[in-house]
Order: sequence, then structure tokens, then C-alpha cells
Amino acid sequence: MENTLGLEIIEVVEQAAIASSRLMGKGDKNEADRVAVEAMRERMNKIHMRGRIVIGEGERDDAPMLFIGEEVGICSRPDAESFCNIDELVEIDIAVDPCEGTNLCAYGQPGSMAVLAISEKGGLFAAPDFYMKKLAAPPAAKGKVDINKSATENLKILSECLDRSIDELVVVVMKRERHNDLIKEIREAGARVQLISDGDVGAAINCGFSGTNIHALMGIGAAPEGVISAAALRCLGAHFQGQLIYDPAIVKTGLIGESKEANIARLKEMNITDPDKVYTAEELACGETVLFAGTGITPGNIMNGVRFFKGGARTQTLVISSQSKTARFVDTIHMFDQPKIVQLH
Ligand code: VTB
Repeated sequence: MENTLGLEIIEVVEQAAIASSRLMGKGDKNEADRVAVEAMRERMNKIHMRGRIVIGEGERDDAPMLFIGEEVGICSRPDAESFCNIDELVEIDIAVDPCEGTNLCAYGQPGSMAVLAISEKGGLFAAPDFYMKKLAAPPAAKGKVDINKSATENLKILSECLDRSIDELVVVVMKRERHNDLIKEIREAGARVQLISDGDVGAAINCGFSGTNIHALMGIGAAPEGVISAAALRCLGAHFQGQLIYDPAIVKTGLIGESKEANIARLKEMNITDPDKVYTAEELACGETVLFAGTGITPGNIMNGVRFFKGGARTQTLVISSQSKTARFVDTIHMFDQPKIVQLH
């Protein structure tokens, strides 16, 4: 799967990032997202594959494109039998976030990315559009830190695993009211906090690489993006745990409705009978083959953003593979003014 899809998947995230970056700093996050979705979908539909969106822009009714359940790829077309050997094609599940950190892009702030994760069918947890309590940490702390432990305890464990004192640790937390106690606790434990306004996928991935000066991500972000983070961290052998947050009183954003009971019922309908289950990276991205790809829209810690020049643009993409155990940084020059060879189909 990796060999045939790898390069094309890179183009999918590159195209989404280029589209969004044209709207960087324009103050319109919905438009920055819309163009990324459109570009991602257009490129995805040129790939010789049978893909299905498992994490996308939402349910069919309110998301016209890349909605959950949407089939993508040339071999999902109704006339596919005439040019694809359908039975021999592995069915692929895809989790996308065409513009992760839409606010960051809209306001020209660092850290927005076009991201996706793919796996064979059933290989990615179809997370509901809820929140998720997350804990990400470097490979050395994998399985040792624990989301059920307090931040103070986890910082002690991290300091042992990384062989550095607690005051040398940096924890990323999203600046939200719901995190006030967490931020206080981390500071009191002696660690330093990097507050971000948005974009916890990038922050989670930073934990997977040494040299980023980011040692943990703690706090509550969106659940679907948690699966994409988990896919990347699983491939990197780093730590990720996620626990669904279904009680609106905890997040207070109004985005997950008014009632905890109704949310539990919704989870039951999705066959999630233990709503408090803590998922590991390996459970959220359980497929045999998992691939993550992300292109910087605005500059980030480990990746540059899209840079335009006369007649083209330059992008940087991170591709992480569970199969080849590689994390590749792909630096691409896009020559817009050169004619392209048009592919058939
Ligand atoms: C966003 C976004 C994150 O979670 O904040 C969102 O920036 C949910 O949190 O990157 P709020 O509703 O409080 O804004 C993420 O999308 C991903 O987890």
C-alpha cells in the first residue's frame, strides 16, 4: 500500500496546503478550510485506490465534501470496473483534516497544517465529533506516562525517562479556560508551559521528535484530530493516549450539545459502550499499515509553511510510515507555470 500510494498521498496534502495558504492571513477561516477540502478531494480522486473517509468534515448533511463515509479514489467511481481490478484492490480508510488550525491559517500564525492518515479498512478509529483528553510524549516515555495519572506524576516520569530535570521540560497546552487548573499544576510541578491558541496535532507530533524542545502535550482537543495524531505517533513509536470527553460541562464550548446523557446514547449507537475508555495510539490507529502525511501551511516547529515565488511554490511535507519505519521530510518545488502531463481517467 505504502509504495503505490505514498507519493500520491504527499501530493494530496501538498495541494490542500497550497490552496489554504493562499488565504493565509485573510481572516476567513471557513474559506481557508473550504479551499483545502476542495483541493484535497480533487487530488485524492485522481488516485488509483478504493478509499473511504472515516474522519472528515462531518456527516453528509452538513459537509458537502470529504464527509464521513464518502468514497474517494478513481476505483470508487461507478464505472471503475472498466479500468480497475476492484477485487484485488485493498480498501483504504482515510482520516483527513485539510486545514488543521484554521484560525492559525486565517490569522497568519504558525502551526497550521494539511494532514491525513491512511490505513487498510478498519485500521483507524472512527471517532465521533466529540472532544478528547490527550497525552502525547516522546518514545522514551511510551507506556510509562499515563493519562490516568496526574500531570505532576507524569512530569516526574517524563523527567526520569528523558533524563532531565522537570524544569527542563516543556509541555504544550491549548489556551482554554478548561485547562486553567492543568496549566497551574504543570507550572507548580516545575515544568514550563507552551500555550498555543490552536493546532494540537502539530504539538502532538512535535513530541515524537527529539530536538523540538516539546516534551508533552496535555489537555483536551478535538477527538477526530486525536486519531490523526495517534496515527503519526504510533508510526514514530511515541506515546499517545486519548479519552473521549462527552460531558459538555467540561469543555463549555457548546459544540457537543447540551446533554451528557444524549452524548452517551450517541456513543452507544456507535458501539462505544465504555465511554470512558482510554485508547492507546495502537488502538486509535490499529491497522497493520498506517501512513501519516502532513504539509505545513504556515511555518511550524519541524516544518516550513508554503512559500510562493514567481511561477511556483515550495512546500515541506512530513510522511511517516509504520511499514518502512521512516519519517521523511519531503521538500517540493511546485512549478505552476510549467504545463503538466494530463493523466488518463
Ligand atoms: C481546536 C483546534 C485544535 O481542537 O481548538 C479544536 O485548534 C477544539 O478545541 O487543533 P476548541 O473547540 O476549544 O477550539 C483541535 O482541532 C484539534 O484537536
